[in-house]
Amino acid sequence: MENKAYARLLAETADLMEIASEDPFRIRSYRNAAAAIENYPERIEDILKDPKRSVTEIPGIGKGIAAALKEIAERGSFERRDQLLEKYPPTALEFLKIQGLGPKSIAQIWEHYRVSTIDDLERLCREQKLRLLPRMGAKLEEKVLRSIAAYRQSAGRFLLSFADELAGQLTAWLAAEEGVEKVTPAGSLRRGKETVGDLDLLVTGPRAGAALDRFAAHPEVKEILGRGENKASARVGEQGIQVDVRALPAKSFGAALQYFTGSKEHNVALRTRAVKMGLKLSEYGLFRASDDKPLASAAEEEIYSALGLAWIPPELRENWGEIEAAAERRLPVLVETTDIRGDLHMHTTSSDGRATLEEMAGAAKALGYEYIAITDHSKALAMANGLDEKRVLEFAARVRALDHQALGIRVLSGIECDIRRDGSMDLDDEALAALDIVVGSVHSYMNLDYSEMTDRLLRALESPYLRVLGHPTGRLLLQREAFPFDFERVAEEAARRGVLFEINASPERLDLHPTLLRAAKQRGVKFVISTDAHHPKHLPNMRYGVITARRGWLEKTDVINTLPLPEFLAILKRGTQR
Ligand code: DGT
Ligand code: CA
Ligand code: CA
Ligand code: ZN
Repeated sequence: MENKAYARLLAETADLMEIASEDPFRIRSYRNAAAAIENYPERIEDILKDPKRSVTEIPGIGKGIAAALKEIAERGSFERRDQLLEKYPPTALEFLKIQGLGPKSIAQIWEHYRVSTIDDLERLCREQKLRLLPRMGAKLEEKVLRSIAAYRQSAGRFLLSFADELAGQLTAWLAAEEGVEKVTPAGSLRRGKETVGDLDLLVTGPRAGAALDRFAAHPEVKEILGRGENKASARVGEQGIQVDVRALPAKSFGAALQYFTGSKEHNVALRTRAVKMGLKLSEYGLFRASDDKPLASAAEEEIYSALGLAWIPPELRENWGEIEAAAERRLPVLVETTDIRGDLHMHTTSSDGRATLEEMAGAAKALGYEYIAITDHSKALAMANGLDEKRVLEFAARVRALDHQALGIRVLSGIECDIRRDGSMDLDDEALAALDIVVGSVHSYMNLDYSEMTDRLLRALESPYLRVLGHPTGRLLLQREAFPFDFERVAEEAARRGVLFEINASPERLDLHPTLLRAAKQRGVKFVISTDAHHPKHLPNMRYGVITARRGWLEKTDVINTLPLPEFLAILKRGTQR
């Protein structure tokens, strides 16, 4: 079992303990242990097997948890978890994913109605029975119904980063088979969609079929769902994501790649165009309709070209206007990861990050960046040890005194300043003025209604120190919806005031959504792409932010952190003089 699996069992138990309203300190110790294990560089399993070692050597793991880990290794669960699962059905854990329902409400609902499936919960809301419980009301019923709908949409989907890493592993595994030339991810992963339903891999080569056997033999394959001559499907890994592997002849590779990349909507529009031209398009190729004469199939470019189109980058293939743009030769020249020269949102051990300023700077330099901004949290996030005014001034002075030459990278002093409920900044002007860059973010009161949230953000934009609006909609993929506000109005105001919108590259955020990026661009907003890294290993997440920007049709000139340092600094300065 992977460390992640151990971590998940502990975290899940902490959730159940919360429903059972157990001691908060004990719950916290389970959560801390889960985080420690997930990030531990060694395999827990190896330490457990070694008689000379003990898992208590991992910070955050005490005797109790060590015993639980041993039990998990032996039988896949442990006593505390089993007891809790006797009291509450495992589906109660699913309830925790319904936004608006905390552990206490879940316990209450269980005590009163013995309801434990999402369908039953939905029925309770529709029959207006939730409101009969203490501290629950009609508003909560509505919210729960909305959350259930959102949950059903996201159930069975996976983060892009998760799918991407798995695809990398499987690709290497399959490519090791002799006679396999190329393994290419297709589907939503190739389009860079923020969540992925299943993985689609295409294999070519003289013995591509042999790759299907090798796939079936992968140690993480849990269940074969189907196996034909040219296709194998299986559930893979602890989470059981479906993977479809297809073996293809090289001569139809382009047509298959085009077809299986999708999206379905893009393909439908493309086929309609083909039909109008007297052609037929399928996963096997592009053919003349009258006599089935093959026109193109080996490469995607040939197919788009034969349809009178420029080749369309996969990120744009959503039928959001890309086919028309390709026909008129006005596709955007999309921003690329190699265009990025700096990362402007990251945390260190001064707040809730796991590495020092020097370590983050070193890792960023190794990625070839010219500049970074260190943006720890502000004091409102007390749990994250956010900085107050005094610490901000000390930090700014410390950064001014750094030998940037020796570091090999320019470090900017920044802050991720909380935007308070009323839209004011969490730090006074003197502190903000001392910093090179201020990112403002909403971390609290995310349940304000539409007009309150709009006013809050508009007020935040009034701060002359705010340079970047961090993770603007607060969404957490597969967990929390974007908070609602008048996006167009806020974008217009941001454009007017020269406040940049952040594209947060953290895989669980990828905030802003591509359609919002386009709406903002249309209103004159400029962007920065930042990782929100809490550890050097998060810095390469930049690529997911860039993919998101590309899905929003953004070009290099839309993204300010593609600028060389002097020009970037000039833009920051212009902002402070507005
Ligand atoms: P996912 O897996 O839900 O994240 O999304 P996709 O886009 O990867 O969808 P998937 O795996 O069902 O199919 C892969 C591609 O195959 C899809 O993007 C387009 C193509 N495809 C699948 N079904 C159809 C269909 O009924 N019509 C057309 N035109 N294309 C399809
Ligand atoms: Ca797929
Ligand atoms: Ca599929
Ligand atoms: Zn944040």
